[in-house]
Amino acid sequence: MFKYRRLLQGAIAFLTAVLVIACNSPSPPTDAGNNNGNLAEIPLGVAVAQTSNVALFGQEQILGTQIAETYFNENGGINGKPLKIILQDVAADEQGAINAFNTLINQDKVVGIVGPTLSQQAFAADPIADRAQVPVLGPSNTAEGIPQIGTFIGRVSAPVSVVAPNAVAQALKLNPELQRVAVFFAQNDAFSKSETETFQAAVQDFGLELVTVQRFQTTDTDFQAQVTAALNVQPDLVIISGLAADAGNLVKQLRELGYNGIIVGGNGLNTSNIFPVCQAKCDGVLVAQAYSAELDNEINRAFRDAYFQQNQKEPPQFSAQAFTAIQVFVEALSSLDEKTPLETLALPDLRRQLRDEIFAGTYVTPLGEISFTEEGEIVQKEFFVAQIEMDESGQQGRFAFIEGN
Ligand code: 1QQ
Repeated sequence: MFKYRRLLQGAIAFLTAVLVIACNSPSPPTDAGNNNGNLAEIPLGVAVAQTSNVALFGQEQILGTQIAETYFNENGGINGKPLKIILQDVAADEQGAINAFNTLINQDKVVGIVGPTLSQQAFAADPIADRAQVPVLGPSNTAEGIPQIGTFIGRVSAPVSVVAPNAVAQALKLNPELQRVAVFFAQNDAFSKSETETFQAAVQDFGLELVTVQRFQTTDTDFQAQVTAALNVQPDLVIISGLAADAGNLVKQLRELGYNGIIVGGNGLNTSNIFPVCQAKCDGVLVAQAYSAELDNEINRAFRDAYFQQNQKEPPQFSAQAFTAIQVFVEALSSLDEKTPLETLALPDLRRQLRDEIFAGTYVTPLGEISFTEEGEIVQKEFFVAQIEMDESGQQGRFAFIEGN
């Protein structure tokens, strides 16, 4: 009995000593969500399409992202702490976006997410971030209803309802005689469905006649049936809501089958990556813009110069919006850090407080001065319209901004 008591006492003394040592030694940095003790870099997720047809947009978003990471880190990062962009590919569909969001949230432990590329993906992936209380800024989601997905969801991409009608107004300026409108839209895509509603309402508002509505799929390559049906009712304006490859092919086939009136393209035609698809036949298409490289402020000059140096052309809207989303995160993180040093915040608290900081702020960006409504909708002042100009070979083209629209 005595022997056992001695043994027990020895064991207790040993365990106490181990505990004392363990408690006094510095604990290793943990990223378990309760301590950001070694926040050497601030991880921000960017979930856009790097593969599939959706990468026709995603490529431009990546360029804007890379310029932003370099620019903000050269300018001191987040009060001296470097920003680290973590990219995850959302690819073409909802599942791709869900996977990218889950990885960024749970594995990469990002403070927030810029993404995804498509509204169709946002409706599937944003609820995951919202439930995890991770702030999201959509860089290109323009369908109605995105900010309303949840309190953690906002966007820097102005909605179709405020952007798209500008292009119809411009078409009417170019030809005040316009009367008969044919509308085409991709019925398997949330953005295209939302944008066509806006376009159809604008047609009514401008007193035009909607002579036909034609549906297609974003995976379609042959539009002969729809184009033939539309041409039978003799439209003098065609309006297209689709994504880059399908909408580009539709433009091409409209021209090949003899349509020579004005074409208005929606946001899915807002990339020079459609030029190889419709080539010379892209010429003349009108597309409303939420960005103009001409915008004269310091940050846009810096962004534009950096983009120009890399690509020998003016930056496109999708690059400018991706840059802007990252700028908003950087500025909101910096102002939060001034109130409460980020390294003292547990990750869930940091994400929650960052959300509040983002939506309370006003930002001077390449898109001009922007802020957010309580729901996380962007408040932006200026929009533009550009017309595609292709050279004769059909190999080179550009979006030429129309003055005074
Ligand atoms: C959306 C869009 C697309 C054209 C983005 C690339 O506006 O899906 O909301």
